[in-house]
Amino acid sequence: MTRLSAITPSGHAHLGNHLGAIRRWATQGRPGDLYFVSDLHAMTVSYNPARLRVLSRELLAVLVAAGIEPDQVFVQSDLARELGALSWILECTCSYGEAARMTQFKQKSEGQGMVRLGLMTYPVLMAADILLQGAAEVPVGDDQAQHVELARSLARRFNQTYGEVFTVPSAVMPPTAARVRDLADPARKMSKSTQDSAGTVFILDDPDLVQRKIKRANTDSLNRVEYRPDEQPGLANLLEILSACTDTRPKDLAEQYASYGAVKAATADAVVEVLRPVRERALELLADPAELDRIRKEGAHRAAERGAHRLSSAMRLAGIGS
Ligand code: AQP
Repeated sequence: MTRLSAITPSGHAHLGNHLGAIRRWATQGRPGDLYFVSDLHAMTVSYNPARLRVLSRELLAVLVAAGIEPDQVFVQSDLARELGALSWILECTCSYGEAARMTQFKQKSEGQGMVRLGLMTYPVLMAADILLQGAAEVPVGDDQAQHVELARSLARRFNQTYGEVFTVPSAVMPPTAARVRDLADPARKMSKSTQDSAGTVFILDDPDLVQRKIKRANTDSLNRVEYRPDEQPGLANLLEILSACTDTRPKDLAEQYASYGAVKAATADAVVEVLRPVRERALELLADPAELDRIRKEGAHRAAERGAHRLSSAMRLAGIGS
């Protein structure tokens, strides 16, 4: 049973991505699971093409460096032809109302000058990602569950209208993982697309920079080391990060440290150690473009092969292609 997960190159991968997703994919994933860099999804809002190319490569390197098997990883746009064809078939299976009522579309389009049509149709592209690979399970948070629901409806509708081709996928809740908050503003989650990088630890940050960012983390003036997320969100964030790095409960960690400085020092050291092997391997891969190209090409080839018969069946049943 294939599980499919993606990460969007909307910025540099950060500690939250690592503790909340990538590390789990690498250690708890199953051999048939697939992971992809969803660069096409990054185009739904204003973006810089040269930066997108660099970020996509960097993310691929990070996924492999974190320990995900290279044969389980691919870059979405390497399947642009297959996904383009399937997306069109699915757009012609989807109603305008279904696409327009997606909550994320309504939220993300609010206040934007030019709303890209792709912002509305990207859940259909996401359905194509899922259905092309025959994924049965898609681990997603609440914000994406509606999109998987759309993929289910489109798979069922296509199968009933034209003939049985697609596996009907299910959204599965990912196991609860650390929700890492911005170090400078713990009211926000740590985010790739943040404007101010002071509160975001990037996976490829130099260890000295990681130390500095964590030591400057916003806490409070109470000077009491306790785990109270509502009253002391900045400190709780540090304790949760340290907890995710050391596999010790935040409450127990709070009892071990007498000052905020000591919590920050321990957290900084733990984060540097957790990220070190990933950072080093990713930098090695990025310095070896031929090897990264080889991994990328093979990933694309395998992913295209996996979906080829589904796409050709869908095209045949839909009455298109030769
Ligand atoms: N702060 C976080 N703490 C824990 N997990 C996180 N994830 C993202 N931020 C945190 C998890 O990383 C995976 C890939 O996410 P995505 O590419 O879909 O990005 P996102 O969830 O929209 O958040 P980002 O990475 O910060 O990007 P932007 O800034 O573009 O929104 C997911 O499993 C996600 O839960």
